[in-house]
Amino acid sequence: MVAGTEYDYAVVAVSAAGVLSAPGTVTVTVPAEPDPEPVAPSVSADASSGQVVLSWSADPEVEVAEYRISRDGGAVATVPGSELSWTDTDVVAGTEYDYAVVAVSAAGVLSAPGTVTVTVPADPVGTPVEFVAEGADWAWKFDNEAWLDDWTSVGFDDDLWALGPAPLGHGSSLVATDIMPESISPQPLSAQFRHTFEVQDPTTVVNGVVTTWADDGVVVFVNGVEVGRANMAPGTVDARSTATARPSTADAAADPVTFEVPSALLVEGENVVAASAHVGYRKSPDLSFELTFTAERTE
Ligand SMILES: [Ca+2]
Repeated sequence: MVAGTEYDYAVVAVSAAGVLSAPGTVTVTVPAEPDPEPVAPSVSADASSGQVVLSWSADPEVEVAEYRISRDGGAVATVPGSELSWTDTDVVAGTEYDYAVVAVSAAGVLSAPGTVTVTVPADPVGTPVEFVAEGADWAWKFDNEAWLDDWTSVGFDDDLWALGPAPLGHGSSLVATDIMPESISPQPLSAQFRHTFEVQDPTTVVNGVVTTWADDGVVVFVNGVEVGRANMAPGTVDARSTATARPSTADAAADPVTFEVPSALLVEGENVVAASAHVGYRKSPDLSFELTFTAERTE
């Protein structure tokens, strides 16, 4: 007996006297073997910003007519059997998805689902950019004069200020630039710092962060707008403002603070970070300032 084959049978009766009847006939077909089921696809997923790429292996024996793809239980795509990958571009950052791929044979037999779970990265991966590096050169001023109104703005002329690398300050071996090589009487209550830098395509800048350590207190401005302060009371700050705490330079250096910088503050071309550091009291033995400014590019 061969599966799928037709057979004709005939039965003839023979009497005791040896007389044969006419044959009674019947034709039957032995059922064919069931069509083979494709193996479940072995699915892998590669998630990146904005997409998930699924790929899977082909069944080595059973011809596959198409693959049916579902996500979180709902059909999302059907691809021809000749294709072994599919890209889902309709994904949300930070979201987990369950995918299933079912192979359908040319005879219409479905495989078990091949499944994979994947999480799309939480945030687009930006290219790091450093606008102000550690140890950058800063224009600085440390005296008892009143501040000029526009000293935090891009257009302010700091050509007559001194220049030196951060950390700047006095009274600590941690500073690279000593802003009080000789005693000043009375000892100033604050120091001013400015660093200009170039920005191209500011609209593609995201996640701007200023990281600073300073003692005793600090106020930071980007293009004339305050982005944050530490150890300083609220309100207008001037050259005579004092800090609300009195950390040592070493303690300040061990405990940096960060301030977000909205991208809208940045402009094409020249930009400036300005900062003032303030002591907690007139005879403070130390003062320091260091600042970096990092961000990411979206493209
Ligand atoms: Ca101090």
